[in-house]
Amino acid sequence: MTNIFSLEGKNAWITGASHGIGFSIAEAYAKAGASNIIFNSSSEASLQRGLEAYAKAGIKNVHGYVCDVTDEKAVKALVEKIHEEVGPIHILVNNAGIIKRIPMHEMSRGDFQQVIDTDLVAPYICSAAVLPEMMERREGKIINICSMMSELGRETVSAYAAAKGGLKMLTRNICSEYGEYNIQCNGLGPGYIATSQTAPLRERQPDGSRHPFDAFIVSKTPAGRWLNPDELAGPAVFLASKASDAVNGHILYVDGGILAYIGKQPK
Ligand code: NAP
Ligand code: GCO
Repeated sequence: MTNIFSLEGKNAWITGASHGIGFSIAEAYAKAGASNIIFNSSSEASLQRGLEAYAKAGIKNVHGYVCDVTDEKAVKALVEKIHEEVGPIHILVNNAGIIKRIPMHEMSRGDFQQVIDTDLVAPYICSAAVLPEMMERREGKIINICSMMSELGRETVSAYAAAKGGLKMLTRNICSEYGEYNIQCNGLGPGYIATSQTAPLRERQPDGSRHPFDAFIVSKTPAGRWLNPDELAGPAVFLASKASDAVNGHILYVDGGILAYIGKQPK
């Protein structure tokens, strides 16, 4: 039986994958046999750190570029460069993202817009840039990194929740509009993952106690712990492989059960 989870012969572009969740997904794709790993960073410094991290992890055939995913002209130029230097893009993971934790009534329009541009408009820009080749090839995988905030709200994350909620529906619409070209577009919805993005929520307090949010999330996760980026590997490979060719428009939550759980009763 052929390995339906293999990514052999596939080139995967993971946006914003110099570290964090994107790096873990890229590492998983390399281990699943991807021919080329392509990633972009927002700065030369981050790109270099990313290339060093891939080299240290023993991942070869890595191609890194500096590109602001919110810059449509730059993204289109990058896709052309990838075609010239690497080849076709079989898999796109829209991973790049930011969050600004500010009470909505205090949030500037500029801050709100920056989150929307990065977390919602950029996945549209990057997907639109790769869809033509996927349509011509009649094959492609687009995976959007959604969030618990694709389903739930909380204080101070209005822009992020609006963006990730929109990303859920963008995922479903790409599925609807391009499924006939054998293109599958699905979402991956991580729960609370220990990365630099959530580091502020896990910082020790001045008195050495745990951050209140840290204890809160542990109480809301059945496993009673934060998840690790490498726990996204299997679901991410599944959504990028032939194993998921009949899965489309689905948001696969990798949250340890948060969305199913009312939370542990305080002692
Ligand atoms: P992270 O460590 O902050 O990484 C975010 C990545 O996005 C960085 O590599 C950054 O690139 C890149 N990026 C941001 N703006 C960019 C831009 N304009 N152009 C190009 N790259 C840009 O965060 P993470 O936790 O790995 O999050 C990755 C994705 O998962 C995000 O979409 C996030 O919303 C989502 N997510 C995270 C969690 C969690 O608990 N951590 C849970 C659910 C969903 P540079 O390093 O080059 O700046
Ligand atoms: C927050 C966190 C979350 C996570 C993730 C949850 O402030 O609540 O940053 O938004 O990043 O999106 O799935």
